Amino acid sequence: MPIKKKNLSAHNIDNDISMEDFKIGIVVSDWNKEITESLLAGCKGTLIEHGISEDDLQVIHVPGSFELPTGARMLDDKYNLDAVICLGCVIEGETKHNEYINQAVATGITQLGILRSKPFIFGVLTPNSMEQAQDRAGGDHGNKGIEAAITALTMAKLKRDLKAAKKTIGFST
Ligand code: DLZ
Repeated sequence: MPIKKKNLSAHNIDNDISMEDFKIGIVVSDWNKEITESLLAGCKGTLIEHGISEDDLQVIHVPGSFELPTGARMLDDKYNLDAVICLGCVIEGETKHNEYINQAVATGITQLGILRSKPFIFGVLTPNSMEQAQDRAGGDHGNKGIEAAITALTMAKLKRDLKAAKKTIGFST
């Protein structure tokens, strides 16, 4: 019996007026372009749906996923963004290239987020086949680009809310 695939991109985030002025960067890998263009479409559409204007979106392309962290840092250096989303697709092959690339990209993106104290989002598909990639780039499992956009907005808002919160130490009565 076929198993119904779960759509992973269902989301529930309020349209919050305070998010409208966020400046968001998107870095897109050109490897497996058919897939990454679908991720980009889902990502951009979701950001615009939540009030981000086209003028506040900065999109750049890099040759492959390995270049995503460097591209993300360069884009953030240029525009001082509220969040940077990295989109890529690394498909398992005959060699271990995918493991090295995925590990390096995950580490690079994590370091950027921690060191810069702002959201750098891992929107990289790591499928075993092109079919699995298609399922997650607008197919039966949704679109990882949508999830990446929602995560970026949620984290950017968290940072803004924390900054605005009244500072208290310990318990207040
Ligand atoms: C070299 C390579 C290979 C084999 N596969 C992929 C892939 O599936 N997805 C991807 O985004 N990039 C791939 N690359 C390219 C590397 O990410 C990188 O661009 C090159 O190694 C140059 O640094």
